[in-house]
Amino acid sequence: MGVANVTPDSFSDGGRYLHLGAALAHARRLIAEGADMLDVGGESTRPGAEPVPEAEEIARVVELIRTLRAESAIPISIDTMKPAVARAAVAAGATMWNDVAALRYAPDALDTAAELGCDVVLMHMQGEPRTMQAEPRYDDVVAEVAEFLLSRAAAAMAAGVARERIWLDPGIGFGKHMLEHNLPLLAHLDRIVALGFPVLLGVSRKRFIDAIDGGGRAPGERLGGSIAGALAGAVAGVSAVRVHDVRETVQALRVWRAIAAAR
Ligand code: HH2
Repeated sequence: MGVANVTPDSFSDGGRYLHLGAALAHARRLIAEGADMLDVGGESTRPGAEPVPEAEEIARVVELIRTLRAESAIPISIDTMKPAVARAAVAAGATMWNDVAALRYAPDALDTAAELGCDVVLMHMQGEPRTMQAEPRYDDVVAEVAEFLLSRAAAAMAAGVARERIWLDPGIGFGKHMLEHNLPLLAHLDRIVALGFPVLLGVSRKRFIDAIDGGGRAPGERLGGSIAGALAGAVAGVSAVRVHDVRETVQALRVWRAIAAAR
């Protein structure tokens, strides 16, 4: 899954693709580089990010999705917490709702997901984007994330979302201490996969990579760590990885798969 943000303040590619033309060119490049799906986002979820008004978020993403849909059959996901944005995105051609709030942000989120009938990614986050890194706490991070994801899947199904539409995501970096929480989750991804739903994993360019790498590396300088994370996901059996560097990740996954097939 290639990341196609249309936000002025995303931590890794903020502002560069705000203009529709630039966002389109970037998305087209991700497709050409081998992305199997795109994740379009109009609101940054980076720690401390300010919320974006609904109408502005819709304006940012709809035109991009509509244009991409007209020229490509690639599955398009909309990265939003807001039901109205998901609704507008699906009307424009999106096929998946990627919700970092796991359908908890608005009272009508569960019903909207059921009504839209699209795929839904339920991601774990402790707290909300603005404050999530303040003081995350867990007794057993893997067990608590797994339990949360199962309970959100149950809530989605109770609201009418079909089981086969549901994806889970442990939410690396979302309300998690850099090493104390993210590393156990990455080490035990097989336990999230074992919950029985397809799993999406987002590791690309995240800050914990820099923490392991000694510090001082900007997001664009975290490619090696991002690929290591994607491979850890592949080994554990995740179904998709959300990445900024599609070409390099596709190559890594192809080589890993070829080696695994020769075993
Ligand atoms: N990570 C980010 C955003 N959305 N969605 C899912 N399902 N899983 C993730 O790990 C995830 C996500 C953060 O990355 P990015 O989009 O590059 O930053 P920003 O949110 O600032 O746009």
